[in-house]
Amino acid sequence: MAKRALITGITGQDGSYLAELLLKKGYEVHGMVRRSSEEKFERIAHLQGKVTLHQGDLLDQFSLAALLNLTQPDEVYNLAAQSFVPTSWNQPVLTGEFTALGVTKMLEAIRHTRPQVRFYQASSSEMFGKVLEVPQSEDTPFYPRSPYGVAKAYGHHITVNYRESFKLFAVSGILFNHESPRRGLEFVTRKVTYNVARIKMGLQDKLPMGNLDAKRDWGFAGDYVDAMWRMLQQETPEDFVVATNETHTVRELVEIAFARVGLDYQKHVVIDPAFVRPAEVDLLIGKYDKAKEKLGWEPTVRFKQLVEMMVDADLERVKAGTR
Ligand code: NAP
Ligand code: F7E
Repeated sequence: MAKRALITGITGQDGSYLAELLLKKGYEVHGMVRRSSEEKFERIAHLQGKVTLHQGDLLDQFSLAALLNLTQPDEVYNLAAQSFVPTSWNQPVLTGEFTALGVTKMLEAIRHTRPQVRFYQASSSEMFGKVLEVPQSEDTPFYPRSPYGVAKAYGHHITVNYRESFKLFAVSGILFNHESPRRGLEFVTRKVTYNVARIKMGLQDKLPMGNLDAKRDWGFAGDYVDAMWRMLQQETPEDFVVATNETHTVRELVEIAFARVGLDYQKHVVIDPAFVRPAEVDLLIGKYDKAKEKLGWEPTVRFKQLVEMMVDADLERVKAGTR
């Protein structure tokens, strides 16, 4: 019989890639979606008829338990969250409700209705924040720098705690930044590649940006969802860092993206303090040795290739008049 998976956050970047991967592996895929006055499921439009969508919300614990009862999943991937760091300073309480307490609500629903489930929690390199070690591994202590990072640290610890307290198969993937042509437009990679395409097409001239010196370990989302799946196929539940072990500045990102279309970033990028954060994460670089050894996982797409893939995809979209 086909394995069944339930994905929260299926309409997001990672949810769409994970749904594709699980369908390829022969899973029956169920996704939880929030009710909205207008259904915008662009990232999973091509999967219509292949995945089953159910209304539910991380804020509503009974909706989670009902969904577990209805779908009887073997695996639950909790990808839903308020995931944009700047928003977490404007809406810190909501971020805590979704990104932190939402995890406990799901774990409680699992504990009481389907304790045999294998549970994946989407933890984040933002938990390392003002880093206490370089590079960061599973053993590096956390020092979050935003309400988002703090909320993710709670979600991480409660997952570990439920594993240890109730013997649930619950794991946390500590994923570093991962991007793709399906990345939301406000995140820095996609903001840059989309605007580069618009500038190239003569639709605008300037690109306002924040801190160009921040360094990130950027990988490809398609690679990272494979690591999520591998974590749930292990004999024992454990947490893993997923990264590329390379770090680059936002300036390098901008330089490569503009160069891809034959432009000089210095003529177009302007610094706008509105995009500078109250507290910054200056340097992230992940050590994925454990994932390589135990999961047999390695990244297949490197930084320059990733940026160029995104610029090319955005050029096509802008030419076609879509986003
Ligand atoms: P994303 O594109 O922002 O998607 C977030 C998803 O969560 C969307 O499907 C959204 O639904 C859903 N959601 C938000 N609040 C919800 C709620 N209260 N109830 C139900 N669903 C809700 O994020 P992503 O990049 O795919 O990331 C997936 C997960 O990994 C997130 O938890 C993120 O924090 C974490 N993460 C991401 C990265 C990264 O670099 N991408 C790195 C580490 C960890 P709507 O479509 O209705 O808004
Ligand atoms: O910023 C700098 C900004 O918003 C990256 C989320 O998926 O990854 C993501 O969080 C860097 C920061 O991602 C602009 O200051 C400069 O240093 O793309 P971002 P993030 O904050 O690293 C982690 C792992 C997650 O878990 C999160 O969910 O870029 N930056 N200028 C800018 N950033 C943005 N967004 N816009 C700018 O104009």
